[in-house]
Amino acid sequence: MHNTYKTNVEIDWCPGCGDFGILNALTLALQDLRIPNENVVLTGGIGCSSKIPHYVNVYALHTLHGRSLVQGEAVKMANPELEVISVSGDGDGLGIGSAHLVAAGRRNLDMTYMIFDNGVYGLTKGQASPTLPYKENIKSLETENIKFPVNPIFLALASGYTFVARSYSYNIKHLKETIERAIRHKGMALIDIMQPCVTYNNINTKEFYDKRLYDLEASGWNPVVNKGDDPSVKISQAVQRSMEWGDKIPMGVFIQYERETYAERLSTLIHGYGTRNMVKEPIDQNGKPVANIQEVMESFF
Ligand SMILES: Cc1ncc(C[n+]2csc(CCOP(=O)(O)OP(=O)(O)O)c2C)c(N)n1
Ligand SMILES: [Mg+2]
Repeated sequence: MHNTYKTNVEIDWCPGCGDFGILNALTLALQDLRIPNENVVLTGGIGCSSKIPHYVNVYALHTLHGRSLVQGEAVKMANPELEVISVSGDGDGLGIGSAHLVAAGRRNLDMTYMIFDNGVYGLTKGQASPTLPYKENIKSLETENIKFPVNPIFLALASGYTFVARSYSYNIKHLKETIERAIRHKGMALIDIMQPCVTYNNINTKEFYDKRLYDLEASGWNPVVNKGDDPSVKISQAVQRSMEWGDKIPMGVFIQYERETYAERLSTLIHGYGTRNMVKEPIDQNGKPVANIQEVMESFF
């Protein structure tokens, strides 16, 4: 079937970059879920990875470094009927954008956040990103990495994300299914995607991950917390699983549970939020509101 979710924009990623697999998995997931192109909004920050909004045939925002997620949140709050997906590189999301990553978990909007995790700032020529392991001496660095890494799965669990997963850019089937599950999940989903950078990171390569990644759920892990159950025990077990990083690295969904979304909580404060969509208020040919805005605002507050 023709993939209607790809654009004709020339792609300028390096040959062999893991980002290609993510582009394929994402567009295939949208196609599988049959979400109309015009109902999807994709936001990116700045980085090689953050260029993906140009390559997907949906509404898109290429924003500022570290601001992908917060722009996506704004879109979702303004028009809750849209399917919003934000993407970041590991530098974009876990470096400059890390405060937004934490805040978004606490809000629990119903949207998806994908982190393209290659251990480097690819676009700016391979500096160590927040996920590059301690002491790794990749070819773009003059010395070994002297900083300790942050664990995106652990951070997402601590921040309140209600769906937290790891997947892999060269396992399109797993990644596509994980994206579909994240989109279907009602709440804030984070997928940390292992994405080898073929130009600057000569340690965390395809060979590196092919050898180490194993399917967490196929090995017996059940990430789902039953509706109404306290998620804290499962969260602490998931934290433990998230610490596995060595000869074996788990991928799959670490946790999935339900909690009130931001929209649900907001609707208890703002009368009509979630039932009346401001974006749908009629405008005339000149873009001026036809409705009495005063009245509309009063109906909200
Ligand atoms: C405010 C600001 N600071 C720094 C930069 C420079 N900069 C551009 S992209 C980038 C990092 C990109 O790394 P990552 O988000 O991991 O994406 P990748 O290129 O690896 O996909 C940096 C530091 C910028 N554009 N804006
Ligand atoms: Mg990166």
